[in-house]
Parts: sequence; structure tokens; C-alpha cells
Amino acid sequence: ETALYAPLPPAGRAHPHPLVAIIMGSDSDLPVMRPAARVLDAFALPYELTIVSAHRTPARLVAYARAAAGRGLRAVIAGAGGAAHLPGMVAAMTALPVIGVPVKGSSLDGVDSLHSIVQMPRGVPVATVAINNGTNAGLLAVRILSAGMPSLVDAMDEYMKKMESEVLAKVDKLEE
Ligand code: RP5
Repeated sequence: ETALYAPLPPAGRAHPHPLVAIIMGSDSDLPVMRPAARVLDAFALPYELTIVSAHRTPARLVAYARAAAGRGLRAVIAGAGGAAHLPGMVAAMTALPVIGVPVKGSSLDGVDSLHSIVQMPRGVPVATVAINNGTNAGLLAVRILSAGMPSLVDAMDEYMKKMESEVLAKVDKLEE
């Protein structure tokens, strides 16, 4: 998977001027969320990565979400499992685009997380990616930010071409 990305230096998980926030309900979500950070590293997009729990640190959640836009952040990737209220609560308190990552817990196969995140009421959207798909959350953040950064459109084009040629190489190998 990482072979698809250009080898750029990491933008860093605690960049001084992050454009993207990667937040998660618990450090146990890290294996699912780390791929989002890897994507942002590959596209050289500065981000910060931290834990914000809707249930265990509600005051931190409110402060973080309310301050996000003013701090210069342009998108939030929020991952959580179980009763996964984090992405929706963030979306309720910021005008920034919020991408939700349903994290598969030890029971219910992650369907509980998926339903908690995807079923937002009208007026408060969360762009929900597939269960455990931190990679797509990162890629979606790149696409959202590319609206104001044409160089990111070119970089995404390059990523897609590379992905295509890797699949076509597999097709050739199979047909050999
Ligand atoms: C959620 O509860 C977290 O997002 C995590 O996916 C889940 C379990 O958390 P831990 O008990 O592993 O800290 O808040």
C-alpha cells in the first residue's frame, strides 16, 4: 500500500500549523487512524494527531471542536468505535468538513460504529468512510483541501495513475 505514495518527508503529527486534524476516541484506535496520517505525509499536508474522546473527555471535545477553524485547521478526520459519537459531535460544533472513520471494536464487527457515524441528522453532515478505512479518510481530506490547492489535484492524479499501473501490472502477471 505504501508503495503507492511518493516518498516525501513526513509532515509530522504535531506540525505547528496543521491543516488537518486527525482525532480519535482512544489510543486503541491508532492502528486504524495511522494510515490516514501516512497519506497526509505522502501528500506533504501538515496535520496534528491526538486523542479526543466524546465520552471520556467531553470538555476537551467542546474546546477542540470550537477552536479548530480559528486555529487554521481546514478539515477534521475523526475516528471512533462503538457508540461512536465523536465525528458527529465535532461536526455539530465546527463548520469545517468532518470525515468519520468507523473503528471496528471487539464486538458487532464495527457495524455499531458505522451506524453511529453515518446516520447523522439532516443539517449536520459527516462524510463517512468504510469501517477501519483510515487510508480513504486521508485521501478524502486531500481531495477536500485540493479545492483550494491545485498542486494537490496534480498529486492526486499522480497517485491514481500509480495505483492504476500497479493493478495493470498485476493483470499482466496473471495473464502471463
Ligand atoms: C471509543 O471506544 C474509542 O474510539 C474506541 O474505539 C472504543 C474503545 O476504547 P478503549 O476502551 O479501547 O479505550 O471511545
